[in-house]
Amino acid sequence: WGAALRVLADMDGVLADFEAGVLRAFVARFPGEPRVELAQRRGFSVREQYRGLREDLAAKIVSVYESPGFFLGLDPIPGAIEAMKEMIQMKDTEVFICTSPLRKYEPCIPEKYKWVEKHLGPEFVDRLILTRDKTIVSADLLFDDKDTIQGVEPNPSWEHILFTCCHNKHLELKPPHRRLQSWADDWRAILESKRRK
Ligand code: T3P
Repeated sequence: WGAALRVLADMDGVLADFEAGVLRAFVARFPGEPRVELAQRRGFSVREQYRGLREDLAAKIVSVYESPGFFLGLDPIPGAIEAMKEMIQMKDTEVFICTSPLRKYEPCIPEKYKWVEKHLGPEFVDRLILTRDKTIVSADLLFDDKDTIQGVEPNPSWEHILFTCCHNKHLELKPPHRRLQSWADDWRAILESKRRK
C-alpha cells in the first residue's frame, strides 16, 4: 500500500491514432480540398492548422472528428495495446487512461468507452478517467502528446512525459522534460526512474 507507482496514459495521440484518423476521414469526405499531411502538422490543434490553410476548412475538419464513428474507428498507436497490457500486470503499478472528451461530448464519450473495451478489454474500462482538467488527477507519470497541459492546479503531482506525435516532434524540450518517442522506446525505464528506491 502507498508504494505503488501510478501511471496515466492519455488516449488520443498515445493509445489511439487521432491524427492519422482525422486525415484519412477528411480526405474521404472532402477529396478535392487542400489538406495538411502528417509530416506538415504543427501544433496540437488540427483545427487551428486547417484554419490557417483556409478559414472555412476549420469547420470541415471539426465536422470530421465530431462525426459518429470517428473516435471508435481510430486505429491503435503501434505497440500501445501491448504496452498497456504489460504495464497493468506489473507489480506495484497502477495504470489509468486519462482522456479529455470533446466539448461536444456526444458521440465522443460513448465511443471512447467502446474503443477501450474493444481494444483493451473491460479491466481498462474500469480505469478510464474522463476530464477536461488533467492537473487535478494525481499520479506519478502522465504520458501525453499535448505539449502544454494546464488546468486549475499549478503544480500537478505527475511528471508529464511528452509522447512523440507528428504535431510535436519538432519541439525542443527544455530539461528536465522528457519524451517517449514511441511505445518501442524505453517506457519501462521511465517507470523505474520514478519508483521509490
Ligand atoms: P485526449 O485527452 O485523449 O488526447 O479534445 C478532446 C480530445 O480530442 C483529446 O483527447 C484530444 C483530442 N484532440 C486532438 O488530439 N487534437 C485536436 O485538434 C482536437 C480538437 C482534439
